Amino acid sequence: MKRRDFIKLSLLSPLAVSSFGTFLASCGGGGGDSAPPAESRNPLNLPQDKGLLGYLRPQGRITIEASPDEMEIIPGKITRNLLTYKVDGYINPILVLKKGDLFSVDFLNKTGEESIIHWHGFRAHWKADGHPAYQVGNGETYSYPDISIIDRSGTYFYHPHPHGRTGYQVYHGLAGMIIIEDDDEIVLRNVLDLELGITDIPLIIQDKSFNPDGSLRYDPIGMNGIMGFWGDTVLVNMTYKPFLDVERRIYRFRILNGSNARPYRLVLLKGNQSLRFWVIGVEGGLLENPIETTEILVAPGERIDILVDFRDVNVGDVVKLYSLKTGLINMSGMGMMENVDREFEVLEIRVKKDSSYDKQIPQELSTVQKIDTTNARTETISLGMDTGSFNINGLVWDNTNALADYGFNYNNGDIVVIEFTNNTGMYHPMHLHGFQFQIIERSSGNLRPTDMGWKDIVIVAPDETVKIAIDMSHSFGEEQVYLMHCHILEHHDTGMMVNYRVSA
Ligand SMILES: [Cu+2]
Repeated sequence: MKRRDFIKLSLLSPLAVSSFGTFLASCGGGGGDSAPPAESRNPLNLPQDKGLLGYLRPQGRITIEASPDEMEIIPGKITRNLLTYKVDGYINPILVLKKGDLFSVDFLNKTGEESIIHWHGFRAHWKADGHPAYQVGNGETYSYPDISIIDRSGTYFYHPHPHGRTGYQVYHGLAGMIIIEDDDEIVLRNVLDLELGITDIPLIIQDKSFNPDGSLRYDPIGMNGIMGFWGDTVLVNMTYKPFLDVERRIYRFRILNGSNARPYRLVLLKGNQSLRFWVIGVEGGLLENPIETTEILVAPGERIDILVDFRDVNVGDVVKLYSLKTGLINMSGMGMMENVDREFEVLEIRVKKDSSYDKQIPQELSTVQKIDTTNARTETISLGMDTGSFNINGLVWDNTNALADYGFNYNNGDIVVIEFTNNTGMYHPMHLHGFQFQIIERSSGNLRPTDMGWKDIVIVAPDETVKIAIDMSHSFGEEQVYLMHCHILEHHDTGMMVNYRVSA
């Protein structure tokens, strides 16, 4: 059987068509729902020349400032307790970098508390990675060593990474996208006639909760909030109840789950019919071949690039990007978790115009060199739960010592196979700094389309065992101290994080 066929057979359970229709954002998080009538929608925020989400191609050293901000997110109300990244009139800019570029940046922290930026997905020297050992106080600047962009074309992520405050800061607005371009990217763009911001569109999906005055409410649930923050309102690109007008042609969507804890199980619906689309890229860039599917799971921190061919539908049709119940939580006796894992609409897409577009999706996108695990060093890492926090092999992050040794020590050049086991009732999207990896096996069944290619996050479901392969080769010339943690932000804030070291 060819690999592509194999993947088609491995789809998740078929879409259960149930109560579509009326459900919109509010999930009973208690109060604060100030929704206008359901038909009132807002145009999706798209990158402009400047301002929110503008595309910024850095020239020389740039300064990114993190500071308080306010914005009209819910029409008629001002959200006054935001934090955003700012560069010369850009707000949370989408940084566009080319492979081979030198990315040179100062971080100016005006958040009012300690912070640091992590370049999520980059293979960078650990002193340029945003390790909490380098977090700086309010009013201070961290000058990153120059980062040589060695990663593949794809969609990356930048966000804060200070001790214990990552969830709070990301939630209040500090989150941005990075696009890396290389030759494969340029070919794809030309073949499909894709244009950034027009037909190649960022979708930064985040769930929030609002107080009646329009301010954000941050109230993680569970004992000490360790189940994480689950909002009652889903924003895309900071747009409340968004819609997007499209033509009958191919679009690329760069999906970034910028939420604190919520995974999305995304489908495209026309009425109750689910439409096909193609996964073309994951965290570490383009896949070898497009994979046709009808649904994807996207955990916090993951980036999934998809192609949608709106020639499959007609002018006048409305297509809804929906999220279904994920089943990634299995906490018996924790009724509130059952309630927050539910279906809702993410984005309404209106097919407005016909088009003379005649391009076809190419079958070859890039080359993904498979990691040879023949001589790999294998280890099992258990994801557990104790009173008060989730842990990694029973270990909990030591907030008093950012450089603590947790016993994960490797040599430069090691090929490592990590088998994650999950003895908790909750999923954990595990993230490694410093290296991209490959997912090689899931105990629950076949790999998903979003498990292919180079990854920096792997979903580990309750009672599931997942194996990943990592090639720990680097050329930074000294010992590297990287983080391994759960990307449910409240989990790593409460200690589900360790250092691992890779020798010079
Ligand atoms: Cu977790």
